[in-house]
Amino acid sequence: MPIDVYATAGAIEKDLRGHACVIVDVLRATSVIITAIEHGCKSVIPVAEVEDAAIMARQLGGERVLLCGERGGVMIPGFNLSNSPLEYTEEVIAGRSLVMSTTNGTRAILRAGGSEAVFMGGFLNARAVAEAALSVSDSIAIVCAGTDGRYSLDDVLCSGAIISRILDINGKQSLCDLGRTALALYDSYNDDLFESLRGSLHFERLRALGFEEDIRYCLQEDVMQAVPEYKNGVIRKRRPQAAQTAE
Ligand code: 3SL
Ligand code: MG
Repeated sequence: MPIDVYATAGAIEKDLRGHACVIVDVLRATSVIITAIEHGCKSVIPVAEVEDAAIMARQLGGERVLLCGERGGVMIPGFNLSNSPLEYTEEVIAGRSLVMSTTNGTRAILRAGGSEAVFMGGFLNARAVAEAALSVSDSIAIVCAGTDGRYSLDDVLCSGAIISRILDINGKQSLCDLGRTALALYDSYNDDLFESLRGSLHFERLRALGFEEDIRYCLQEDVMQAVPEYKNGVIRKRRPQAAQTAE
């Protein structure tokens, strides 16, 4: 089976049952979730609508639940954390449950439920998420969150990074056309990911809001091992294969 890459969640045209699915929203939702899980947060519940997130947090109750996310790139009134990965330090989120709603990223995660496994990917954990996906299935779908329903260069470049790691492990995997494009882009741009994204839509939006440091953070490659996995409505840290087979 080829590795399929979708430019947006809305472009998914087939049943992804049996697939290992990797959701990519480099700027910034999946980079935030990877950071949160790496820094010891207990779980992340993705929710599409702001109002539903607030209701969910109330239902879960307790001060250990944090409401997180953004609209228009900035903190939602009444929420505890915005969508800046730099806020998700160990001190703030270790042991906490997060309820998260973002414009594109959390929606893409919800769309991919029903696959064999759904993982969060980014540059931060490119190698780790490639290994996790291959350990589940040879049928891999990389779903880019995109920006407002459109192709986003940051997500496609990151798909190329994840594909390069998959091919390092299993050179026999074939690629769909967008997968080939993503890999070629990554191969020619990976010397300076930040410069290669200059002028792209969401990159410039975030820079205009003052989030250049967030962008630089999200473009670091293979600095985290955590592979967040979405299952039964909740994202948790994927446990090593050995722990799962021992059960
Ligand atoms: O669209 C999303 O899900 C967000 O990641 C967008 S932002 O980078 O927080 O503006
Ligand atoms: Mg994005």
